[in-house]
Amino acid sequence: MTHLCSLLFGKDRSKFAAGVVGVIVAVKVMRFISRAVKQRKQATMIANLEKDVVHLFSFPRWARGPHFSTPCFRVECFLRLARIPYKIHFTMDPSSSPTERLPYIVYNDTVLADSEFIVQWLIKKFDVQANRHLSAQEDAIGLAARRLVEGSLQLGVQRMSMVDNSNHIVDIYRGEIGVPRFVAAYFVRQMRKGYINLLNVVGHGDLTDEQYKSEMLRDVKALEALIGAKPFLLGNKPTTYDCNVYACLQMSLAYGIQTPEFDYLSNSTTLRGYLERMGQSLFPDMDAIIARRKDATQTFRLSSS
Ligand SMILES: N[C@@H](CCC(=O)N[C@@H](CS)C(=O)NCC(=O)O)C(=O)O
Repeated sequence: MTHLCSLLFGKDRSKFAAGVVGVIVAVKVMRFISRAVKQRKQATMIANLEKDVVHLFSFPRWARGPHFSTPCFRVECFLRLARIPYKIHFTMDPSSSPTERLPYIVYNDTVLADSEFIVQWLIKKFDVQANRHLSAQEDAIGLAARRLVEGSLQLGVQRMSMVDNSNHIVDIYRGEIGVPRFVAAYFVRQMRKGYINLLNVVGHGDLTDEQYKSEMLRDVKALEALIGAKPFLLGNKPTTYDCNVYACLQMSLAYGIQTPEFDYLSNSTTLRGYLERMGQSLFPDMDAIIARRKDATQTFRLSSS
């Protein structure tokens, strides 16, 4: 039998090198072919979608609300706020998205990812008026609230749920997906690592437990003050900024984690009332859509009331 040393250093080394190159080339060719096949399938799927309807590709629904992914939630809230007809396609595979993340939308020939850019594109495309009545100052408050919920508040919520209470998340995922606990634990462990990396990269990991919890409470109280006695963030009717705030708050409470910070949120009369009004306004059919959460798609043509 040829010894490894002779393969690496002896007269057989050119044969060995050719073999290694052959394997590498074969693997690359296989990858290229499988990517090409996937892209072709994807292009066919997109070409076959019904025209003049927004197709939203999202993670599936869960029992605790319309979404377990905040960005997917925001986009669906917006479509409902703007009364744009849409069909939602549930998938666990983000690889077909242009950014390899969900959500993404398809509208005729346009394929677009990232919740914020999707909303901006839809506002232009459908001439959505939801924010038209806002003054420059109100618009700035809306943007600040959006940055607050999608910035520090979301990081605090992710740390408190996915990092500090990951065992609770394992139990939830086990129930939702119906897999053995060790499988759910494996996925949550991978996600936890990802969140820890993210929190460290953005500097949130530098905060002590005490500091991040007090910052989180500050964010929640700031939101309470911004909403105040108004029915919605900026007045009597919801704007696109309410979609961002509502998705973040609903998701934060959906995990049912009991900490002083989450308890403050769930006991706040202002925020509870706000969540109820947003739910009634955008998801009056919440129970029905959750009950049908195993459907592969759901189509909505909401009346313009
Ligand atoms: N900035 C993006 C973020 C989208 C995003 O992070 N999506 C996550 C789910 S919440 C995702 O698709 N993760 C799948 C993965 O990373 O493999 C947006 O707002 O749409």
